[in-house]
Amino acid sequence: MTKRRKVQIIGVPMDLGQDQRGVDLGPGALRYAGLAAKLRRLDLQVDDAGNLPIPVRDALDPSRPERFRNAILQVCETLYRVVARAVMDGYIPLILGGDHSLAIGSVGGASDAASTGLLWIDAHGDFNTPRSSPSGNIHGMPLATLLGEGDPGLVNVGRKGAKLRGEDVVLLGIRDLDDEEKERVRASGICVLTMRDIDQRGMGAVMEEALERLSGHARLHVSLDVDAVDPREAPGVGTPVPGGLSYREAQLVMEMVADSGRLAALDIVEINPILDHRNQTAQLAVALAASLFGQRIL
Ligand code: 5AB
Ligand code: MN
Ligand code: MN
Ligand code: MN
Repeated sequence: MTKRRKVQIIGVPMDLGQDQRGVDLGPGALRYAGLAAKLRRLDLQVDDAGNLPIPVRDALDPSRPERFRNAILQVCETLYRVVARAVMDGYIPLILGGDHSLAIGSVGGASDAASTGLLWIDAHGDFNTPRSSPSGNIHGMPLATLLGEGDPGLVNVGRKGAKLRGEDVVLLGIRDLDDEEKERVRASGICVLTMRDIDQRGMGAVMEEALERLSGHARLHVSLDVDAVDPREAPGVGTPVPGGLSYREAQLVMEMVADSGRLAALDIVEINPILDHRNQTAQLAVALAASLFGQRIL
């Protein structure tokens, strides 16, 4: 008999990586949508570790331009250790954002003890550096940071240097890259499966390729930026882009990762309840998480 799987929920109500107010309310919205209860019905042990303490942006000294970056760095250092510890204790960490800058800590921490493949599901590439970024927002930089590029302080969170190589990463659902970001993604060697690939080949075939590309990894980290899903299904996000994943395409991604039996960690990020309709986006994310943790139609 296989051991009952354990999930540790870790809330990270951080909104410092971007400009829209409200993404710090994401962990609450996901809890109110019934996340833990839904997972417990799948015969998982679910332990909620609460939220990490996050500096309130209004309380940071506005005369210091580095204030958000410094706070993100501190939070990611803590998150790295919390996630690495959860993995050591036999948990699958489930990190609730907050904006996507938290992945600098979560993906790093989940790969602390054992190599991990990364499935980054997003409308965006998140492959900017402070130099290439058109916005200066750190939520557009976490993937580049994890590959060792950009701000050295953020690159060295948790342990020194790059946490992953290009070949350890698959980007899925992509449809909005900045001009310079495009060049950078191309040079990185990352496998990019765009919305066009999904339109042309179908999600089943595209996911087979994604899992094949990551087949060298016994452990997979899924970083789900909910803006990957079409804004009609997921309106509660700060940076919506038309032409995203349908409800069923998103579900199929989760079902196929579940079937692989290799899920090691999950981030659910970028939900902004202020922009949402009656918590629809959090409810969608909870349904996706359930599929990822093994809920089946039949
Ligand atoms: B998200 C943009 N590329 O760098 C930038 O939501 C958007 O975590 C980043 O994927 C979107 O500011 C970041 C224009
Ligand atoms: Mn995004
Ligand atoms: Mn993102
Ligand atoms: Mn966003």
